[in-house]
Amino acid sequence: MSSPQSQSQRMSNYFLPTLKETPSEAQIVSHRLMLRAGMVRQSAAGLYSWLPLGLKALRKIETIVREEQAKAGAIEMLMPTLQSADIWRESGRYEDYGKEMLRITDRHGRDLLYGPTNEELITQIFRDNVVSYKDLPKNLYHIQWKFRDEIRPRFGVMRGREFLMKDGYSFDIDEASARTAYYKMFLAYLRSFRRMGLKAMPVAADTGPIGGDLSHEFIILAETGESEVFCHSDILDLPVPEAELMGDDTGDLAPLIESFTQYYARSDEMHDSAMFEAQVPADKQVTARGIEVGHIFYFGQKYSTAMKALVAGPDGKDTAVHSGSYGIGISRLVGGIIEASHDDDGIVWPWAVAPFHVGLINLKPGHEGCDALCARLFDTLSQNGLDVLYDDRDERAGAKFSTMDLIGLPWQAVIGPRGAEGQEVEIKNRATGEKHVLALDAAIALLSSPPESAQ
Ligand code: 5CA
Repeated sequence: MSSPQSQSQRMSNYFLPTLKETPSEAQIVSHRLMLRAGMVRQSAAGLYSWLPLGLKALRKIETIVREEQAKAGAIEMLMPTLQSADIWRESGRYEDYGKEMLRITDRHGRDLLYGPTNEELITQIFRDNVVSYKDLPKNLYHIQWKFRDEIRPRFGVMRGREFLMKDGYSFDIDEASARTAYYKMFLAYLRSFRRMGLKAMPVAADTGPIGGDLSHEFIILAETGESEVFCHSDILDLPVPEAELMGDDTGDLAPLIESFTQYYARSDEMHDSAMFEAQVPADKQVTARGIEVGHIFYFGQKYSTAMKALVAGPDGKDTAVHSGSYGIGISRLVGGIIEASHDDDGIVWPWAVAPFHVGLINLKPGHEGCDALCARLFDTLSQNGLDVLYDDRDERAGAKFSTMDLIGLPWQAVIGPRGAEGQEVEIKNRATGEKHVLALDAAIALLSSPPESAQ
């Protein structure tokens, strides 16, 4: 029996098609491990099915994003994956987007598209429903699948064609308050990535087809990353401000933002080597590769002017609202976290995004003592709100150990006939390999919180 919150599973009932061999199509470690650990399967180029274990990791990432968005005052909604071409014609982006946009015609001959992003649709919803500055500011987001017909989908979920994105959009009466919205998201992003066990660095970025004059990419360092970044090493060690410290106006937020933006940090598109040399002492210069896990833009009145998203200001005159958009690559993050946290044996999940907290191994299913002790541990941990994956299958011990190492849950708990007799559990910390043999109560206490190494 497990508590309603717990999502514990017995492996005999679960669907975890792990692979012993390294799939030849996978070029980078996260893709190999996601296939081997039974997290995803490719259905066509850049399209993936999320198997149960992969979906659990994806959901945990979503939950962190939702919690941090809520703290920053953003409100969740949900827009469809398909959009009408008409609104994209209004903004002028129907042509601009080119072949990356998947265009579809319905049975009535109407032009639709599979949304690559949602500035147009949210602006339409906004203009149809908000008429006064009194209803501002607003910050709305959704977590929805996107499609971009990438010329070279690769690296598994890292550069897919269909991918899950959190995209948010802020609406403000003037530039000053729009900057506050941008700053809040900047800080919410730092906190979201930190909670996932990642060190994400904000770098000044190009705004590309989105437009606007203020934009940051959030990059996690990884050798296999597709982005090249140049930065001052001190930016990597800055503490992430707590939500409680944030106040609501620009005056409070600006110094926090400044603490990050004062350092040189740029992606290759924006890099200026003369400036880099002049601003960053030689021993602090970092040139590295990274993965872009988030991207925020302030684009002012670009879409509101083109699409006539106007509100009546305090003086009664209509003005186009000031907006920004804020994206997080939720499905890309699953790969990104694995790139940042793995070893030769498999994935090493940070606690907050681990698909399960504890992997419980019964070395002798069918042995009365082992079954009883495993059941007790499984039930108690589940009732305490932990997610346990219980390997109750009739398999060789070696195979069970390597599967657990491969899928990388933070704690492993092993019970065999000897342990059952002495009512003891062997616990292994996946990240460090450290093992302890503990009495049941002590084992439960240890397993109930993150190993220090996986916080
Ligand atoms: N409208 C803006 C902000 S909502 C936007 O679309 N920004 S974006 O193009 O930078 O995408 C946001 C995030 O989605 C990126 O930072 C990246 O993490 C993720 N992303 C973009 N393209 C892909 C892709 N092909 N596969 C996986 N993730 C992707």
